[in-house]
Amino acid sequence: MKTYNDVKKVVYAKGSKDPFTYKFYDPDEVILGKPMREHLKFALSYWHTIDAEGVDMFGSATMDKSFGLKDDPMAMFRKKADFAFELMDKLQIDYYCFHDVDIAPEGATVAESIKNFNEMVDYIAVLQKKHGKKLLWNTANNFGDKKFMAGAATSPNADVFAVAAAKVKAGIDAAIKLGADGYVFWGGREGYDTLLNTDMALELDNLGRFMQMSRDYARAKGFKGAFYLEPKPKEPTKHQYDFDAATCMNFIRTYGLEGDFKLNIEANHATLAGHTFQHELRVATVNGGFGSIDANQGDYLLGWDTDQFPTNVYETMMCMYEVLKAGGFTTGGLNFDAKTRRQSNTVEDILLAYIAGMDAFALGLRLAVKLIEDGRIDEFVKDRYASYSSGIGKKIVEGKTNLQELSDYAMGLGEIKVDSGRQEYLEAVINEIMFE
Ligand code: XLS
Ligand code: NI
Ligand code: NI
Repeated sequence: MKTYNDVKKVVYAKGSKDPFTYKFYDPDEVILGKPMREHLKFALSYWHTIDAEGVDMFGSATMDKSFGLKDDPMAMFRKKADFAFELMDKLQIDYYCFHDVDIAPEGATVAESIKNFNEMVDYIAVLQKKHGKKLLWNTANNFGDKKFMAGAATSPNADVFAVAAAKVKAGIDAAIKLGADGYVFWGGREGYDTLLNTDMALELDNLGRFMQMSRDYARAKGFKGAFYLEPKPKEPTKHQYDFDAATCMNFIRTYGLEGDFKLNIEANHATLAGHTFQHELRVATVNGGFGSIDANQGDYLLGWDTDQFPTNVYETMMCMYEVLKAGGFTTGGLNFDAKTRRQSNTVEDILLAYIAGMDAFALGLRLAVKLIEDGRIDEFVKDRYASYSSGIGKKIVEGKTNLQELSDYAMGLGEIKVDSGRQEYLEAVINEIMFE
């Protein structure tokens, strides 16, 4: 097999047996009037790809991403940044995402950490321009350090709230400087481990206040991008306040964040919440919250966020079906919030993992287009609700009837027959579309 250095650029080569080529992703191929790269808007996740070294609860690192520069943290993070942009070039990935602590070393104080961060943002701004890349979104890691053990905006300690605010302010300043399309709030430790020590009402209101202040600051400074909440039901806390898409939409409305805040839906978080990935996307869309996606997959037998690279084509197809139905990405994209397995510990594995994930989504896009062009599924759904396009159904939908009229109407009805849902037939149609 080729080595990392042998691979100059991963290109589309249908049917090739070279593992370092795309078999389905042809970045500039136009599909439904748009190049694939614009449909898919792939992003590299800094934390998994550039930083994570395979540590798990039972074992230490299996990969070394320090470039031999552990003794000089700033030099190490510059090297990491160089590597990140080189990798994006090789893979033809146009976007990236990061947390503050992913791109710069933490200092002894908050002020020192933010100074390091700002220095690295300037460094990355140069690289970004040189390589022609864009920041899909950034965020603050307000969960890793011990001061965040009881949450950030939902911490019982107001000083922690203030530190979290300082980090988000620095993040928003960076988003503006780097021209980010979005800014993410994933819950981190915003949740609880036991209600015995928790004032839920205060915590939720504080979380709402935190989002409002962040939005107000960002808009006042001219940030035009989208804000996203990223739902997750549990882990690290027993209960995360951003449980799922429906909970997040309710939060957005309760605290008056509509219009500014949308959702960043992660596949693995959906399944942890007991939903399908497609369900979460659908809930986001029907509530006006479709924004961006953290592309990964979980393991149905494991109860945690395994953050695997997505290879399940059924899932990527249904995801891209939802994305196309939602009108495609605007500010959002597909961020690979995914890491190579602990045993896939070579630099070549990073390339292979992205190739697998990008090809799975390219295939998903191609199949979703086929599904829409085939029309049988959409047609079936449309016909299933035909009773609402005329007569009493039309009156219901248009708000032109009332309980009295409906009751009078119902009294005149004989036996009612509800048509078959045809689930098995529809599932067979999907298989035909995937495999014919
Ligand atoms: C963790 C989250 C996290 C967010 C960014 O489960 O997915 O990685 O995407 O903070
Ligand atoms: Ni995520
Ligand atoms: Ni996650």
